[in-house]
Amino acid sequence: MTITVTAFANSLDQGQGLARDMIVRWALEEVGQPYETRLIPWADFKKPEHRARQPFGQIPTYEEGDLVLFESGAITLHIAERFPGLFPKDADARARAIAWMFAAVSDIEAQVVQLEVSEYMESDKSWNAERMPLVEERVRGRFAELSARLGGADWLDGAFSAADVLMVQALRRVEGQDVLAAFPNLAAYVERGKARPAFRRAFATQKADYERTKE
Ligand code: GTB
Repeated sequence: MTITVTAFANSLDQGQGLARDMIVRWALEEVGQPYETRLIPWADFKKPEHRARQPFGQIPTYEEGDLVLFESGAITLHIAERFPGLFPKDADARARAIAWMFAAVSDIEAQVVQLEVSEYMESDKSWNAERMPLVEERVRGRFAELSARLGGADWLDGAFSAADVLMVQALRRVEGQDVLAAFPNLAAYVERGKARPAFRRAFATQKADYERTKE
């Protein structure tokens, strides 16, 4: 059955694999499922045809037969349940992996996104100079807690899982920035994720899609 993933045409991340289609591509590569991409130009994001797949007119979406899914976390959960390779077999370990998936999306990525909003969308606001340090402090606090829990482990909870796909991608959004570099075990964790052959394949295909459609 053909799997289709939607992604940006002319991706805003310029082939750096930071847009959330990278999460879905990486998850699919981990479970060895081939997929096609439908690359959507910016002008078509809010058109009814795409909103039928994604109510907020965003990427990524996932199609598999009659199933149409949106939300990168939910798509990753589906892939992990549908195909072997991203969830532990033990039921308790699997429940913990799901908890970490939610943590990646709601406790880590959401904080990182606030930082991006402050940096890129609110930098011209008179109150930004006061708000920015608060947002940075919240991200630093969360990273410190995550760093303490990860310690010297390779992955979040035993073997690599779907949760690591989401967590590494959330952290990659501040890759190269002091806020991540301040936690060497988190920076090393990101590098471990990026060294996985499945990550490399996903990165290469999203970059090729960008190169093919860049304007
Ligand atoms: N909660 C949804 C999910 O996880 O699937 C959020 C989806 C989402 O934010 N999609 C973004 C989008 O479609 C692209 S990934 N934006 C268009 C819109 O909202 O109209 C976010 C993103 C965009 C760009 C970069 N970048 O340039 O580095 C990184 C991440």
